[in-house]
Amino acid sequence: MRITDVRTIVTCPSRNYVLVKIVTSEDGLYGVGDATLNGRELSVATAVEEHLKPLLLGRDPDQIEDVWQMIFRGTYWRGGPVLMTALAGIDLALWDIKGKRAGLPLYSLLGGKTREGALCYTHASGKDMSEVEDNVRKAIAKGFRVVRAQIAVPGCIGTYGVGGAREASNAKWSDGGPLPPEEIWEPSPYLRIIPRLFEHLRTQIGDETELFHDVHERLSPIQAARLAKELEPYHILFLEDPLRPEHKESFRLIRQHSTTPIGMGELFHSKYECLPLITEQLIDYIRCDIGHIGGITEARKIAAIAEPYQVLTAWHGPGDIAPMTHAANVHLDISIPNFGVQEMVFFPDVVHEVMPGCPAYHDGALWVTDAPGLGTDVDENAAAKYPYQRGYLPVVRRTDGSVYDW
Ligand code: KDG
Ligand code: MG
Repeated sequence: MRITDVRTIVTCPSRNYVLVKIVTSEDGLYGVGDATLNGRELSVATAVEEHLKPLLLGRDPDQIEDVWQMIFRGTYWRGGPVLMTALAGIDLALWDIKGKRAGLPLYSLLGGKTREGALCYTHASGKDMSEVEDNVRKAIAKGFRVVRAQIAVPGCIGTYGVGGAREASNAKWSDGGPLPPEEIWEPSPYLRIIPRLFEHLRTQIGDETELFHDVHERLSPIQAARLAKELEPYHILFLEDPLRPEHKESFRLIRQHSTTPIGMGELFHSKYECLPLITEQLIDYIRCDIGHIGGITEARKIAAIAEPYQVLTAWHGPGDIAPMTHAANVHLDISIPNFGVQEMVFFPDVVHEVMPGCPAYHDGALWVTDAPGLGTDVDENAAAKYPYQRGYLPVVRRTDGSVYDW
């Protein structure tokens, strides 16, 4: 069996996705992976099409580890978001092929089920406390047992997880396409409102629902330690991504001040970045994006490294990665011993039309079927109806105009 074609499919059913379809010499046997990197989609598509495809043609698709090593180590200039997302797309497609060839779902190849369904969380946000509370209640009514809560920061323009920047920045355009919307953000009002939000939610909703919050890498070490400490009484499941990914040593400071559990990882690109946080037990949840760390091959190693350190997984699962990565998340979740929780989104119908087979939600959990491989696919004719549209994530500035981290 040989790889006979590698097709890069860029499509925009409501937002951009980059898919990698690997075709083999066996009749009708192919795999499809996701190589979407929000806001930099065409860099990844070019990496796959121009640089990696020639290395793959003629190779044995069964040798996933060897292909992975060859792409990661063989380039010399290794790693980073673009190349690791490209590698993830290829890796997922190869695991999909292996599963289809064996006639087995991916979770079976990974060791078989350790649980039925993957406990998952949804997002509840709002412009004020009562709107967030309403949205948490709606999530609970849908069966969610874990909910992420975000609130607009008073005096700021646009808030991560709540929105408002696009409308406020008046959608600037250049060369026929949009430019990044701009948010205005300040740490002081943010640090004041978040503990108040969780006090409100615990008072109104009670203790049973697991609640947590995404900082989105915006705080300094001492600010993060303060927030973690002030959130202690509300027993959140974890505080997500409190610090920038470059500052791993600063997680020690949070630990010294607080027992609030910590989750980190969506901006990591390899197991090496996870190592100090796991081996020093500075975090409780490792939450890499399988689509940005080189795929299933790297994610299962990270999960295995985390297991003896009692760190659980919470793989990133936003709307800007395709259903193939969501499926990979769930296959791993239900086959590893140290699964924690899974982020999920409800995709619009048009995404299901282009990419059928996304894990299904019911009863607070995500479920994959016994279809061979990942269980997902791409309808190339449907994908062609939705051409690429340039899009950017927002840029954040402080009130003095200086650039900050989004
Ligand atoms: O493209 C950026 C998003 O994937 C990210 O902002 C989502 O932080 C995120 C999350 O936790 O879902
Ligand atoms: Mg996040």
